[in-house]
Amino acid sequence: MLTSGVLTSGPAFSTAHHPADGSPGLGRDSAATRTGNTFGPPNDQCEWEIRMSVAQDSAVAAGATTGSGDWVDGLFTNPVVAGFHPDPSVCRVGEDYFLACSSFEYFPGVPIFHSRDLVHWEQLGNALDRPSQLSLPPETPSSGGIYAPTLRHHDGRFWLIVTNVAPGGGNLVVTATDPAGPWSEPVRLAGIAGIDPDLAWDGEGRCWCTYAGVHQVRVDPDTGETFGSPKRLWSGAPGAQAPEAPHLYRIGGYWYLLIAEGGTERGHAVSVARAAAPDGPFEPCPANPILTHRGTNRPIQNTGHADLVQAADGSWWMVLLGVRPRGGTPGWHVLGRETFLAPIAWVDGWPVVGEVGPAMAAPPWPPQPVAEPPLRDDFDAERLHPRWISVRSRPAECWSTTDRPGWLTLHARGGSLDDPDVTFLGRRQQHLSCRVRALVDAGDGRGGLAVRLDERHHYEIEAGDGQVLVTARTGSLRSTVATRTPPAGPVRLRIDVVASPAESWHPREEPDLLRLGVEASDGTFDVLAELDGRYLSTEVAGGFTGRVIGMYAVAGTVRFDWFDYEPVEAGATPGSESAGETIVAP
Ligand code: 6LW
Repeated sequence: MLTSGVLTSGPAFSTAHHPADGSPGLGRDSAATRTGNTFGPPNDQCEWEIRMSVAQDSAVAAGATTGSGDWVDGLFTNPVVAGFHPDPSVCRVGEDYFLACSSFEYFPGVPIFHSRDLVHWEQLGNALDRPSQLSLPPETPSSGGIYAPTLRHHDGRFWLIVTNVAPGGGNLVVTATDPAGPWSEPVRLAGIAGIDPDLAWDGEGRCWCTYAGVHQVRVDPDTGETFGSPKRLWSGAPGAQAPEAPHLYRIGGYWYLLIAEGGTERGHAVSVARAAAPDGPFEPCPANPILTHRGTNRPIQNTGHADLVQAADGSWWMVLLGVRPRGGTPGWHVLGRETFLAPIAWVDGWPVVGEVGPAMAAPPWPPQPVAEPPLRDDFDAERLHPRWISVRSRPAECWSTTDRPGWLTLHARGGSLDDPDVTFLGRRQQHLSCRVRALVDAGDGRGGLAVRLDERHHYEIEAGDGQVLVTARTGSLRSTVATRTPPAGPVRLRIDVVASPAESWHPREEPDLLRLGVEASDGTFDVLAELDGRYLSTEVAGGFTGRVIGMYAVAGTVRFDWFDYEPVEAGATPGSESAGETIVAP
């Protein structure tokens, strides 16, 4: 739960409304607002105190009980879309907001969310949910595949442009009249050789595609045709790495070009330039970067890759990616890059970003919560919830909810989670602490529960051949760390992810611990292994994704009666709240 009274948003910050003439409003306190983001608190604290306060702030966000933002007593929690949901792109149609994120090597691709208040988001579907739209052959590396979409509404249709960084991929445009789908077959833009494409239409109906570098070319998004050669636009601060994630907007009398720079790690930043025409020449904002948390003690780091949206009431907002590093130094983030929300004010015709903190002043409209999916998926419905994702593909012959009604049946393809085509069905880990359980019938095969970062970084608890075993793969090391002989019949496998408590910070502390074991019907948790979570973090594994937790089969057929995913409040021991439950240490 959100702790009321914890407010990191600067009270002086107000979200300036867009004036009726359509030009950006002028803020009253430009000095105060401009400094809001780019400077941390005074550096008179010692390193340990700073780290402690970072950890405590993170714990506030960790307490949110949903994967979407929480909104209590005039405050909302960031992230607004938790877990591996990077590169957010947002648009508004009337009172409705829609958001798309990257999905990399997972199928289906490009999750699409809906919100009525910018804080509570519900997943409607995935834009690329058919093999004819999304091909991720086994050669597609982890963190290849689907990068950085742009989602726009234009001329009665939703337009989504995205790059598939995979053999035979490229830049693709799909459209839909209903963002829940179906989305069209993709149109390929063969003339664009870069990632992070954006689409913007000018007053004459011409469509401009701007992409990383930063480059731009006119396109026909209906046919994929490009007109002329791409032109290099403004590329941010001289010498800054990775000018990318461009978004182009006509706001008032200017064209604004918002970009990310500095790389998607701790140096990440957002900068902006403006011009009288969509193709420049662009004049950089004197206050660039307009957002960065580099070198600060903020609990949310790597802030960048942003998109702007004007709310129905005329106020302006930014969605952006950030991470929540935990543990000692250098800090490890395990959930991937998540989607955060920040207010925008306009000062002297430039956007000024408000605080990006774990608890923020809520927008000036009533909250509109969304129905949370139940904690248990019992696989009684034939269709799967759109949050379920698989590795590279999900061939129809590998899974079923009807083979044994009420159960999810998985048929093995690859021989282990090291294989690119393993049969796996998982969901993003969205909470710093959580408990995952499943009832598994491995009478005809081998499989179980896994926490996956990529092929080279995963922990799993597996049932089959009359045994249960815990395996850890970290880099080139693979080890079976524990075995048990369970009673005959279906077995309850369980993984508890326990975030390190904020109070006990020390320089080498792990971000979290993963306890893998077997649960008896009376709730007793027999922990077979307790593993350090840092090895399933982006700082160790590399790449652009985050943890995905799910079910898999590596031999024969494995069946799952249900799968529970339960967030656990910061500081609580997963499972300890269940009456009569005992945890047996390894
Ligand atoms: C994406 C780029 C980025 O294409 O990371 O953080 C890349 N920003 O814009 C992968 O998500």
